Amino acid sequence: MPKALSYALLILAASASSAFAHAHLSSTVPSATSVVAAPTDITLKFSEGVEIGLSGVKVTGPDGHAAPTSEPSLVEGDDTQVRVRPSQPLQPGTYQVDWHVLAKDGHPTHGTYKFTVGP
Ligand SMILES: [Cu+2]
Repeated sequence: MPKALSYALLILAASASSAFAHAHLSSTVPSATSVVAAPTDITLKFSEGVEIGLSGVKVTGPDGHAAPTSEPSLVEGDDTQVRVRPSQPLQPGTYQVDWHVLAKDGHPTHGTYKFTVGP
């Protein structure tokens, strides 16, 4: 195979694999398993851009009921960061965050983590 052609195929293979990189959760604020003061924002940072209209974040409180929050929105100018705001101050206890997003490449991912609001 000519060198130029094999090089072109290599680039094609590399770009194809990055096109199939799903949106994985990179980090969160508050971070998973942390103990924090009641947060005004809950922010999830993903490895890829997401379609906010097809993404969701559910926060479940220590009493097992959903904690009311804003609709998820993108942090200004960054389609990799999704934010919800609790509608009222979170009481002390452990909260579970269940998220699902649709990456810009059309692949859905989901996951869950917890953080704790200290007394
Ligand atoms: Cu993907």
